[in-house]
Order: sequence, then structure tokens, then C-alpha cells
Amino acid sequence: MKNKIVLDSSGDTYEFADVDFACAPLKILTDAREFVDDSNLDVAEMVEFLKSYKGKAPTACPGVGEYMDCFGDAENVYVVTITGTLSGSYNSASTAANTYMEENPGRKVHVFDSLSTGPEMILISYKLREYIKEGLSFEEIVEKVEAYKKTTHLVFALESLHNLVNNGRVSAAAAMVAGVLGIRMVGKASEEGTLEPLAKVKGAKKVVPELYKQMEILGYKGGKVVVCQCENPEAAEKVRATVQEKYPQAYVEIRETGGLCSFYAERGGMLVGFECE
Ligand code: X90
Repeated sequence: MKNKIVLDSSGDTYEFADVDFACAPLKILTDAREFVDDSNLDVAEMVEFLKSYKGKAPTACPGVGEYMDCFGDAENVYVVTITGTLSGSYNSASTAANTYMEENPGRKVHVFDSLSTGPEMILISYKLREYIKEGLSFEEIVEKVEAYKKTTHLVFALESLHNLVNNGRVSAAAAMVAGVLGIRMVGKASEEGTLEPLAKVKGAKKVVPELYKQMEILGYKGGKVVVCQCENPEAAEKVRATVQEKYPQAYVEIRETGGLCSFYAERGGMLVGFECE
């Protein structure tokens, strides 16, 4: 096994065609139940359970051992993690990478901090697969994908910031808009990899136009788009229609959020990753 891609489960991907792949699961912990974000998780059932659950629900990133398991015996490993400013996943992966390379001379691991999550991680993984298939060397792939990462972005719309606020993952400014009924927050992953609020939107109809406006401000010009939605397929279809109205040839893929992103983005939440030039 030569090349392997590893994503933590915030990348909303449990299986990946045409290339060796493993997903490092995050966990959602409650007093009553523990949810492991792997391919066995029933995300809809978890979202339903959490709706009525009132206690604390911290999350936990994959540990070093879990990353080591993901690496298996691959020669070249490319890891993509959720932003290191909001999670310990990048640190776990980096420690695992160093240990793996020490224990297995000649093998190589590179950890990409996505500075983002969900669909932006998916775009990065697609680019990794493309270069692996082209037969580029490990070093070339690392260099090119680090450069590619700078050209992708993430915007999102959230109906509730309840879990983000409860677990201390957003700034005081973002927390201010949380919980106001009927107000949705549109934001982006900042260059530092934090959640940056951009606009407050009243009424579901204004969400997609605001998201698209922010995409254009960030430089969107018809590149690939991946949308991950939490029980909000209609809004995702609107993103597709809005993008393709202007760029009929644009590739737009719609997916469901996995466990971790469903927990934090909550019901109705939507994340949009996209390429700029
Ligand atoms: O290590 C852990 O326990 C995981 C903590 C993750 C915290 C943030 C998850 C955000 C998920 C919400 C909207 C997008 C925000 C993007 C900011 C870069 C999705």
C-alpha cells in the first residue's frame, strides 16, 4: 500500500473511492451516550437525541493511537484535519506522524491543517487523490496541495450556535448572535482557521443569496463547490441553482454532514466549500 489519505471525521467522509483511505473519528460525549463519528453512526438519530438532551455534550478529537491505526502500513500518508485553532486533532495527527516516521524509517506522513472543516477538507482530499493518480512524488504533492489549500474557502449558515457556544468554540462576538430566534448567522472560516461571523440574516429566503455574496467577495469564479448540509437539502439545492445560474458548467456536489459537523452546525446548518483561482 503506497499512498493513503486520512481525514478526521469532521471531513464528512467515511469512504473514499479509488484510493486507500481511513477516517479518524471524533466523538460526541453525553452523560447518557457516547457517539463515535464513524461509518456506523446514525447521524439523524443522534441529531434527534440531542434535540431533547439538556446536559453537557463535549466533543473529543481523535487520539494519537487512533491516527496510528489509520496510517496502517502505508508508505506515504496525507492527513487532513479540522482547523487546529478549534480542535486538538491537528496536534494528535502531528504527534502520530512523527512517531510513525521514527518507527518506520523511509515512510512519510504530512499533516495538512485545513484551517477549516467539512467540505473544504473534501476539496483538499479530491486534490490529493488527483495528484496521487497522476503519480506525483510525495514532496510534489505536499507542495502543490499546500498551495491549493490557500485557494479554497469555507462559508456557512447556522440556525443555532448553541453547541458551539456551550463548548466554547466561538468568540464572544459570534456568541452574541446565538439563540436569537429566526436569525441565522452567515460566516466564514477565517485565514487563521477560526469562525468569523459575517452577517446576520433574518428569514430563510435571504440565506443563500447572502452566502453566495460572501463567496463572490472571497473570489469565487466558477470553481468546484461542495455543500454539506444538516437536514436542509432544499437550501443546498438553492446553492447549486445560484452557482449554476451564473456558472452553468460549475461542479457542485451536495452531501450530508457527518456526526461532528451535524453536532456543531445543528439542524438546518449548511457548510459550503469552494475553489477560487
Ligand atoms: O476537538 C474537538 O472536540 C472538535 C471541536 C470542533 C469545533 C468546531 C466545529 C465546527 C463545525 C460549524 C461551522 C463551521 C465553522 C468553521 C470554522 C473554521 C461546523
